Amino acid sequence: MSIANPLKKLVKCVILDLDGTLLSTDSIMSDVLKGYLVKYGKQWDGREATKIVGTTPLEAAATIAEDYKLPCTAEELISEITPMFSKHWCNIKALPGANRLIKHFSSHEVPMALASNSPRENIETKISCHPGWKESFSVIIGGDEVRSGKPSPEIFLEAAKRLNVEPSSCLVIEDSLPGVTAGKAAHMEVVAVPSLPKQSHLYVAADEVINSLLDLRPEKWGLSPFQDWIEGTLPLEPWYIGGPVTKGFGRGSKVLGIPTANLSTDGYSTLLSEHPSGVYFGWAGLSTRGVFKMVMSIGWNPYFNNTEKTIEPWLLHDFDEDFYGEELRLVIVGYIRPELMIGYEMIPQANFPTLEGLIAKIHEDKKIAETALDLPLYSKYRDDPYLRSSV
Ligand code: ADP
Ligand code: RBF
Ligand code: MG
Repeated sequence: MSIANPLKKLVKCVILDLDGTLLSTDSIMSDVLKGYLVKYGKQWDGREATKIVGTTPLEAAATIAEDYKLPCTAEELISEITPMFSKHWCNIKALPGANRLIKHFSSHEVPMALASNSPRENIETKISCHPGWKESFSVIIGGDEVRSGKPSPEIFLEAAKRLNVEPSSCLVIEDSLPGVTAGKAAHMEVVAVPSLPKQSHLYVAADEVINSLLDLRPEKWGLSPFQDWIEGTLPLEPWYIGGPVTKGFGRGSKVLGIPTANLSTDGYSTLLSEHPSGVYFGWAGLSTRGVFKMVMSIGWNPYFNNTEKTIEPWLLHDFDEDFYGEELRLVIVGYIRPELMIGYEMIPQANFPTLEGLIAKIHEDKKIAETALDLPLYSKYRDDPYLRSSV
């Protein structure tokens, strides 16, 4: 047992939150609210998102009605907005790693409960759009089935009761602060997966904070480990991004000694928002130079106030010149690790104090990517026509 990853308390069951934990509800919610507020001549500025994540529908509605000084009650707001939401329910995407997690626990017969502040009926509708989900949960509880929603522990305690286990044998997975508070108040183990960026320092009450479901290690809690990691990498459904190499901020080579060929993120912001920050790898095609192995980071860009992600690919080849302006195509095939933060907002499990340490870690990523890309599972994408297609 390593000191960095001590075994936590052992559990038998997993209790999951839905919105923001398994489903990417936030962006749909922002869109709906944006449209709704226009009716009242108001503009949604996104700032409420942090306030309403994880609250009950009534609390969220009250916050919005008050902050935007709307001439309606919270109840009226809910009844006007619910039909606007229901149109979108089947457009809500599963978050990265959600399907994998559900399949893993159900195939290992780890009982799972779904405990959400949303009304039971809405939960059922939302999960019915995702094949295999409903059957995987032994228990489903909505906010309308308990007296008080999260942060009250009631919903989790009720879930444990219906699972027929002690609260202390339950692992809660939650994206929101009220959810973490509720889980701890229920004396459960809690893994937080914050849905909003740059928030992990607020989650001190959680037993662990991870960046996305891809980083969950069930074995830390005495549950069967995921079996899909291969030589330090997690295979992903490949995704594709390309464009001319642009000027970055000159930090790659200068600060780290690691050049990263930046791509304009115009047109890719949705794609990037769907991928957690972290280190990925794959193949890179340069229109006139060929196809190369590549390891890259997706990170929050400090120059844009952390509102935008950038993508920083390091081509694993020695070039004797720069190639700004050239067409670069990437096929991203796997994931290595979450982003480490130097200086601020450190994920406690990923303690990482120095620049030298970061540089060493990135060289380790390079080795992992270089080796893994020779595995047939990844090497086959070297011939993907996308890498060689002309503009
Ligand atoms: P910038 O901040 O402008 O991206 P970097 O210091 O990160 O500057 O250097 C990146 C540039 O270096 C790339 O745009 C490319 O032209 C060049 N370069 C040279 N070798 C490599 C490599 N192996 N991987 C990525 N970029 C490289
Ligand atoms: N920067 C970080 O701050 N944390 C990281 O964990 C991190 N990992 C990286 C992994 C790879 C493979 C590469 C190429 C770069 C990484 N960077 C990381 C550097 C990041 O992309 C960016 O260039 C620097 O943060 C400088 O702004
Ligand atoms: Mg760069």
